[in-house]
Amino acid sequence: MNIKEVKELLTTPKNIVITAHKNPDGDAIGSSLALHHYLLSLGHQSTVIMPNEYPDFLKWIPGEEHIVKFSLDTPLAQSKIKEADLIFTLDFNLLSRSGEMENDLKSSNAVFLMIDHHQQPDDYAKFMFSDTTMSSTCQMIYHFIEKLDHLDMISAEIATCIYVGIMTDTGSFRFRSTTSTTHRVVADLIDKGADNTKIHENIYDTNTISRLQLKGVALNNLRVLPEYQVAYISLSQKELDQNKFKKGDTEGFVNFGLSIDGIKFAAIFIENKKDGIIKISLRSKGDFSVNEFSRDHFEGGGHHNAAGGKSNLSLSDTVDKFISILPSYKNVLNQ
Ligand SMILES: [Mn+2]
Repeated sequence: MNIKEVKELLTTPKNIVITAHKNPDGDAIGSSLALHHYLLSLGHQSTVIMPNEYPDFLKWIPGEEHIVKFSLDTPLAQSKIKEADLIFTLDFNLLSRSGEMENDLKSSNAVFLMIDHHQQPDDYAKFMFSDTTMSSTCQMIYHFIEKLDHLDMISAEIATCIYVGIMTDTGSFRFRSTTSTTHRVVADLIDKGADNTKIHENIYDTNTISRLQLKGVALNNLRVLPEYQVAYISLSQKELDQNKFKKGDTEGFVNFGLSIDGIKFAAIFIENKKDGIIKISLRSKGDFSVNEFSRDHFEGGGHHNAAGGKSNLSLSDTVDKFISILPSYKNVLNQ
């Protein structure tokens, strides 16, 4: 990214749209709102548009109430995209990851700026800040503001938004992507007014009894394949319905498998009858790349140790397919 040109671009007031990937997570919402507050304080017009709905535990982040959801407010979102001079796409790098917004984004004449930490970025953006070693897009927003010499403009609101995404994308500062720089950034965010204890509570202490019971079902369905150091969970639509499933309820469940001693690769398969697919989340430890595994077998991708995917087969056929692929990875997994 040519930061001088970006700086130049931001010297006059612009109409800006900020957007992130479908099924936005803490990093997507946190980075979008952090950038939003920053751009507003520079005197720009800014609208955050998310492709669709997101979990309730994100519905307190400063500015969240102003987010336009494309799937719920399509005409408004479309006109904002049409009027935009600049469009920031955060926490994704393929326009198809924006779901139903894809065509509107593609037909826009705005200048695109990408800030993202996923692998293999597409080249739709004039300005690209892509770094796969980064813990989160939120950390990149901090560095983006830093490059623009505006760290002093990080308010408590902005610090809070950035903290959320770093915390959620690093599994609370434990994944390999968490560096000493990440901790220095987080320390500075606390100094700037991010209330770390409160943020943890707001995101993680939001269980309902039905979510805890769904967790029980997931743990009961957990299977281990010791010969491959693999663990997986499956959840059927029926099991979700019986436990009043709401978006976000299965967040983090994939990590149960990975927490078992000796397990290197964990998966969760979640049936979604409405979309007619099985949603898949994959996690690994060490050298095994779930990004490649998902790209090769389950129409997805993501990061080296965390990726998503999907399957059009039935739930049991998807699990069977998964198990049938494992022998060809036996050597890699047992290294
Ligand atoms: Mn992210």
